[in-house]
Amino acid sequence: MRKHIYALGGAGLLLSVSMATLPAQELTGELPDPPEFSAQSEPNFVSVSDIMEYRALPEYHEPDWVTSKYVEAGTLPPVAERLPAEPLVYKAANMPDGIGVYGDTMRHVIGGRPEGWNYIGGQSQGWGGIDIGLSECLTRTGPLFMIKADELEPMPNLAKSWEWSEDGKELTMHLIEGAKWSDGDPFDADDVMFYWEDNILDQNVSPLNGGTPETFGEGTTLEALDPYTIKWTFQEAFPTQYLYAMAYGTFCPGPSHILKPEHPSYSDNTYEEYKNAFPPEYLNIPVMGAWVPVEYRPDDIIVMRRNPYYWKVDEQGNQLPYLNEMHYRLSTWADRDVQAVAGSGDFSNLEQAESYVEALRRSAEDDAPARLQFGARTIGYALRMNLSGNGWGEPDEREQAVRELNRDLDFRKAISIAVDRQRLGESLVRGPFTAIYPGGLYAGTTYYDKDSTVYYPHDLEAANALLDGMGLIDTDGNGVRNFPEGTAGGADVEITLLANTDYGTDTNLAEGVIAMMEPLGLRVIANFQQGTARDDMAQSGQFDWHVERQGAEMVSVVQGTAALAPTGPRTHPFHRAGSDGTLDLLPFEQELVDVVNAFIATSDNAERAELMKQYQQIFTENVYSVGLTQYPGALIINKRFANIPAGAPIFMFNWAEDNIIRERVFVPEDQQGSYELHPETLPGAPGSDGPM
Ligand code: BQZ
Repeated sequence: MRKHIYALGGAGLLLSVSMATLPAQELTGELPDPPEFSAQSEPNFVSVSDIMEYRALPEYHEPDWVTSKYVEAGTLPPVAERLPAEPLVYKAANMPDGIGVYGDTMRHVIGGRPEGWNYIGGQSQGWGGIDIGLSECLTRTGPLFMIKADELEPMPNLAKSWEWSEDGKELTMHLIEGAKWSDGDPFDADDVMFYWEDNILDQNVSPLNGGTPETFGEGTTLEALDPYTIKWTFQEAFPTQYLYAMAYGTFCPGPSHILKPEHPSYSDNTYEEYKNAFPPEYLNIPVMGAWVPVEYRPDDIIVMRRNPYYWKVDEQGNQLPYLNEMHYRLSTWADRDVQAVAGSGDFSNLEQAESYVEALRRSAEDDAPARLQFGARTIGYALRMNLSGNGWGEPDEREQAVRELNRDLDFRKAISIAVDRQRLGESLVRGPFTAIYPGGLYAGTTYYDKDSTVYYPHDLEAANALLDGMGLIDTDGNGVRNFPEGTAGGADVEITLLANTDYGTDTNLAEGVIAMMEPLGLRVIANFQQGTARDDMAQSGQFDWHVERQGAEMVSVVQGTAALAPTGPRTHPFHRAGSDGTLDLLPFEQELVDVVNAFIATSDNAERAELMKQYQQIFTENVYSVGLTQYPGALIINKRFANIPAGAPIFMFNWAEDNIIRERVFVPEDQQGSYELHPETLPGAPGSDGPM
């Protein structure tokens, strides 16, 4: 058996490895159980009907100043005329602190920056709850963490009810009737169909959060039967799964009366001009959400004021939201933690493990201004490799050569077993937080099955043996392996690693991976980008490797299901169609696609559990992505806020900005701060542009 001796420069490491590829079974091992860490509080599990209903109430109310300054002045119709015939009613019994009072502000701090208000055209508003608050969607899933497991189904929202045809292939949805955009324009099926036809079906538009036709099933059609009735037609029978895709992220219609005139199908605009038609400076963009943007100061703040046409009320007929104003201080994600703990901000999803110890210390003090509450381990990071071999992201010769390596199981195994996950987790924070994460579905979540999870423990020698077996030899003795002759000119194996500089955790983990690749003789080069640029490069396939925090699909499976496998040309995070529109799936990927499609096509829970065991087995055995670490998040909320649901996770079906149902949150009168920057004003009031 030939042996190869490496003198690796820098590390001065002498490695003697065998040429043979070690048999697969010698590479797997027992996955350590995550350290004991329990969420600090559990939700009170209820039915959707315990939370909300749609019905007409005998009377409606609004803040006194709205009546006196706007309705009585004749610039705003009476509140009863601004509400739908049957508004969405939140039930007091499900409100932890009951019926609220009007006033005050929630001061968010965010790390993103707004590109503009055309969410469905593909623009980000900076994340951190802005788009979640603006974009009301057909269904809603954030609050599902409090729904009884055997009744789990997306909540009604803009779609107030729906029924399936006998054969389960048609879904008729009834939209809320008489709801209005924040500028008074009626919400109806025109808005839904504009989103569907001109933003989902139009391949030239990439809506934010990635809705594509396949998100709702291959061959699915949607039509409007009348202004308040739409009908879906599916290939599968009873694909209830798609009700989750009709929630936040992928089916949140925009104001067609404003957007449609700018769309290239109805104007001389280019698609880029359509996407950018509403820059952040354009205020009072009509929204269905509870608050409307009224002020934007670059790199400083976005201020929002209550939407006078918001279509949700409490059981006493008080039009929501209770909070008059919403702030989004434009800072960094790490500063969000600091300000929430210090009390100069009101909210944070504590998700960067490096901040945990300080946040815990400060929050434990008697005079701490904020409550800190840990949930389950639903934050997870993976190293994802670009698996397209047919041109997604227009690779050059070196990039193509790296993709070919990525598509080789021995290569992915070598990378996986070269990563010391224990050390990586501890590099973020010591203590019972981080757990070794092999990839795939997260331990501790509904569909996770440990026996179906294949784990390749850290083993540097075996990793080198695998790369030797692939013929990646350091032919010029500079300590970096070379591509075989005839591939990328036999050059050094150089791999770029994309990561998001908005988060210290992302770049810390990426730097850990880079360091751990050095003893393997691989030169991994940091390609660290600011959030929006990172999002764009990830979406367009311009990366070799990507260290990324994963989405809801790895937590709940039912949310973001389309992202579990390349079920369509643009649905998967690291394998999308090449320039010829085709997906060059590896055999195991096709198996994953078949399993995910079978999961979507069945509503039998036992069958679904079995399918997800298959998914986990195929995913982890083939190292679909290299799991890195998994840990819990914590919700930090200023103590003056009431109606925060017990056990609200920072991330499960959605982020906490959705989960806590902010439109029901209030501050008791005697605890209200004087944080409002535009007290007693409504969007469009003097001093802010746009209609009113
Ligand atoms: C939460 C979230 C609300 C996006 C974003 C950001 C983008 C991703 C992701 C999180 C931020 C916060 O996450 O980190 O705690 O407030 O906004 O939308 O990471 O870069 O593209 O998927 O949700």
